Amino acid sequence: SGTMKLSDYTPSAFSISDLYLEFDLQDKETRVTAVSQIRKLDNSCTDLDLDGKQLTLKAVWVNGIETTVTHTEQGIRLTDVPDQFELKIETLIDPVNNHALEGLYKSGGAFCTQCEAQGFRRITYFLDRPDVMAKYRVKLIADKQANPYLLANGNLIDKGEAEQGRHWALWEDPFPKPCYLFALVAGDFDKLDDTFTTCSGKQVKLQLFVDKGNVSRGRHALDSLKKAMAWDEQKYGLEYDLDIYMVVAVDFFNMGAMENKGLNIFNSKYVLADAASATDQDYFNIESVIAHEYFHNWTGNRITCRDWFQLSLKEGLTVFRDQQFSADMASAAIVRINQVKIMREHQFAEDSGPMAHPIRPSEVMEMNNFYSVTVYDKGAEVIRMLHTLLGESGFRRGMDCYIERHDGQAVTCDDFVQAMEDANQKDLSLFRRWYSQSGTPVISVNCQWHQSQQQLRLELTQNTAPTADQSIKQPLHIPVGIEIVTLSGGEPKISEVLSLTEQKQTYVFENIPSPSTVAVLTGFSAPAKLNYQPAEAELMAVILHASDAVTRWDASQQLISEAIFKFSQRDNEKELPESLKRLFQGLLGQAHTEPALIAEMLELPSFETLSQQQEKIDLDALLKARKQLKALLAVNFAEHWRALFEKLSNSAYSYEQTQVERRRLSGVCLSYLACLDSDESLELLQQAYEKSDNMTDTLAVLKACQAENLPLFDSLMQDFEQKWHDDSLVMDKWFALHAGRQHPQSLSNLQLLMAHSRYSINNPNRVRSVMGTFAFYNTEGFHRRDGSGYKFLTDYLLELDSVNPQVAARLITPMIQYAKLDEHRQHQIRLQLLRLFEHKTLSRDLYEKVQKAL
Ligand code: B3K
Ligand code: ZN
Repeated sequence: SGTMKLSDYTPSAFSISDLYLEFDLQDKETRVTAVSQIRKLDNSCTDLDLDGKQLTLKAVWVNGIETTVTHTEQGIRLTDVPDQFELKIETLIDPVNNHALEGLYKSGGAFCTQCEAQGFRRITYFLDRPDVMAKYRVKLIADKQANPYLLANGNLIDKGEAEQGRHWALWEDPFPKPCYLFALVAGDFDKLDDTFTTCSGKQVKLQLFVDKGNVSRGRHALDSLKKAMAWDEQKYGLEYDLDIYMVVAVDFFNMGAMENKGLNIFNSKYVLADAASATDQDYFNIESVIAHEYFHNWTGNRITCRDWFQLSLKEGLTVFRDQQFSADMASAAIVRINQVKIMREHQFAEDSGPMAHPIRPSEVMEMNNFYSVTVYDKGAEVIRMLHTLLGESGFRRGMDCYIERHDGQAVTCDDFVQAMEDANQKDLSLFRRWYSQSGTPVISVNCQWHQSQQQLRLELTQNTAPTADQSIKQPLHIPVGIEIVTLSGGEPKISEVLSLTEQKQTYVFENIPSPSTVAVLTGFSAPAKLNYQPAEAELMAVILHASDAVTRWDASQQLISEAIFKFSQRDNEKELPESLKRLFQGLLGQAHTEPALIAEMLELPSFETLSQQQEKIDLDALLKARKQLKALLAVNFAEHWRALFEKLSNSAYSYEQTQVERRRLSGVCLSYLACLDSDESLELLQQAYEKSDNMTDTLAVLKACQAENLPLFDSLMQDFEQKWHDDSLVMDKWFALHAGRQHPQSLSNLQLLMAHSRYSINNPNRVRSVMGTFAFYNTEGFHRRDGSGYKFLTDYLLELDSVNPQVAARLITPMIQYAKLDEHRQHQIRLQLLRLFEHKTLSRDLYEKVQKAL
């Protein structure tokens, strides 16, 4: 029912070469006139079916003659159309009442659009599919006072005044594009201007549009844009292709940002930053999202997707590119560690849940549900594996070939792999399985060092468990990074990448004279899980001596995980394991050398990461064990945390690597200090809050107090609210801190938050900061044994679904990934899923997920 299949793809029977769009912008009744130049490609085809949704059709003309059409489930049908003709359509739409935030809508006072994936059909009747590419001319007419800026894709070619205080602007985009890349913005903004000179000497105008009064918060985004433009030239030889690049920040947005040609539209969260209001993480995210959308200009816009099943063609590749960029801008190891966390916490969970799908899905009910961690982040891991297998220069050769061959086209993932293959004469046929097979492979490791032969034998076995969407799995082509480390830390150190292609393979390393161990899947060389329990001494050797930082971090996390799991099997453990004493002693001793890396190593693995390592979890025991271990580490090293924290203070805030690393570590110290429950540590937290000149340090204090449920949390939060109540982005942080507080009164807290004057169900950022934080991260509150957390989310989803189905479908994620929970909780969840299932008017977005979860 309503499921689309990749295997059903057929090319469009019609092409559209040019499109003229005219918008008479009015709050509740915007008139859209669309004039398309259409040509029939398949002569056996007599009818033209156009997509359309929530449109009021006024009239249709074929070659100037008014025509009748029939309405279909998808839109409209024109029968017996000529081989070549001009089609003119007039529709009315209602931007103000569009709370789904797809198509044309109003965010605050401004008109803006979001057309990917299928939002253009909410603007006019059209062939709303990415393989139909046309040249656009767009005329906007609007009230001049309310909308001094009238923006669309490409270049401004004319403008003028109109009657009744209105004015107009005409834009032309010289590059043919699919309709999902169309955009317009009309409103009043503050503007930041800059220029970028490209490698061929072309001057590009850069314009950043922000809400009035926010100019000082736009500088970082503009600087990031210039860095990204220079990076893409230098790394991939890719130059910008228009004379102007515009970025508009809006407050109401379903996701992070959108790469519309020459006119990016951003969630203001990924644009605005200053020291007082944004954290280091915000600065980092802005740089990365700005770069991501910019990189889409080549990987996405110039070369786009043939159909939506190919989404990873542009998303996996562009995420990989933004990851490379971030690694070059900051600390490569830290950037990598954070990506690995996302994979383990979220993508592994998706793979083992009811929505499991390959990075190139083969069946889709609602496309918006497939803008997933699998398509994006696992998709990027698949590109990274190609990069690993082909090497830096081989990958570049492949990229050059891809761009040269497909510029201006709408293509498939297979076309991409083919270009990589052809440019390198390398057989990637087995590798292609990563595109069609879902699930997380598990690599089992057997490693033995043989003294007599001075040999190390490594046996690797791969196995992918069946997933919800696929029962039969085949072996994959997996690049397995390894590093051989002697237990003593002496030579030899061997790092290489093994190519695992069979179900089982054995590797022998000669001339290993002293007892050694091997770290496997180093740098997270493939999106896989490991089944490997090295002895404590071996893990310790890796932590101390491995040359790769990510490998050392990973081993430390494994050592800590094992301690937590052991704790969770016993009651009231009071002794800190010797191995952890030694680990923390060592880490704290070298904290000054690489503060951010040490911070990552000192931090306990998240509850979500721990869950993914087990078939079934005892939620209460695991939460408790994690807390107990944290408390023991806090007490055991109390003096160290304090001393280290004191050493880490910074001079006046700047977003600069050394400072960022110190703040990161100082935040971890605070999180341990908050566990101490002594007057001295409370004093220290209070002082840290008062002393802070930046949002990173302030939030670190608040988070530490929140995690330990300290009474101090309430007083600081009141102060914080007083200071920031007029600032939406900062208030999102305030809402999230409250919603994430693990507390017996979680649900009544949530009710209070939603009654707050700053709360609005129409604003996705606000919804995510409250309900998203609750469902994803307030484990105790959401997973209350009596099921009231699940019921609370469900009640809310029923309301939200009729406002904004896309956001509702994202929020349900933690509730459909229930397979690891105990029977009792699973039952409580199923009751709520049934309630949703029986709801008469459930959106397609939620329906697809609920039905798969039941
Ligand atoms: N391409 C957009 C995502 C559109 C999501 C539509 N539901 C942002 C990005 O990935 O760059
Ligand atoms: Zn993207």
